[in-house]
Amino acid sequence: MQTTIFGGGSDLGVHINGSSLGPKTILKNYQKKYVLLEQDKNIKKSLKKDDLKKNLSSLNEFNTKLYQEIEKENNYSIMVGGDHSTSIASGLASLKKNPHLGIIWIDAHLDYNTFKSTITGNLHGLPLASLNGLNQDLSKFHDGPYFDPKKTVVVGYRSLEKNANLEIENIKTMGVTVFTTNDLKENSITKIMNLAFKIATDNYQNDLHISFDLDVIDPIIAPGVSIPEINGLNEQEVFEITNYLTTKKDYIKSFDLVEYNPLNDINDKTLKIAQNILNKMVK
Ligand SMILES: [Mn+2]
Repeated sequence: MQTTIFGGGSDLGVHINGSSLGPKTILKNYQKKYVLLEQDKNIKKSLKKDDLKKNLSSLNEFNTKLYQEIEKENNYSIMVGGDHSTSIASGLASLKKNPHLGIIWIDAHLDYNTFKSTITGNLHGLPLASLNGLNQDLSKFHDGPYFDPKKTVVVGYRSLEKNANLEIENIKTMGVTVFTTNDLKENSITKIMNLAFKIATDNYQNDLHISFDLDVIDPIIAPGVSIPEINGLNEQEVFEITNYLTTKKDYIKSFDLVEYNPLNDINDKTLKIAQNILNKMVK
């Protein structure tokens, strides 16, 4: 099967600059053709503390274009972000083409805030909730179904953010399954990934979308992200997860690789990991 790669060069969902440069850095030596979208360089990002919908209209404008590009493509697609808010576009575009998809969100964070629960207004904390149909101000470009929360799984959560209570409440109310980094470390990776795939594919009755946030990896190995979380996955565990994914490629309709921030990277450590994951996930 052919792969089409899209670069979602936006960091409009986060107050820290740099992840907008992620796709062009990761894809710089990529041999085949890809479609790169980049945010307008003239945009002045809102950094106001009390602005709880930071850069909403410029993000929507960006995601609308990204969604349209991905939606018209019939191949298996990989979207290289960008902060994680770009996955609202990639996930929904894939779902529009394949209405029964489940989703696995590999991430140190839940990304399950709503406009009500967010205290920062950084919209990269809202995408998974948005993919389940909450926060529809972030998905006006989409007129199809949303991901079924019963087929939505988070893998690798470990953040201890102060406001996480509300986010956890949101995710419980919706019925999303969460496996923590500890679950991965205390069981085998294969066991947890088997469970995640079973739930997201409804016992292998449907395909799925995978969204991989590089901050699930320990920041000692992968410092090049915007919101690092200590005690993450080690090299062996990342290897096992990505290898697992390659054995299940037949079920994976689309894949995101997000949150690479070259401005925070050290000696291209994170870049090498990101490029390695990308090469593994190409079909
Ligand atoms: Mn994320």
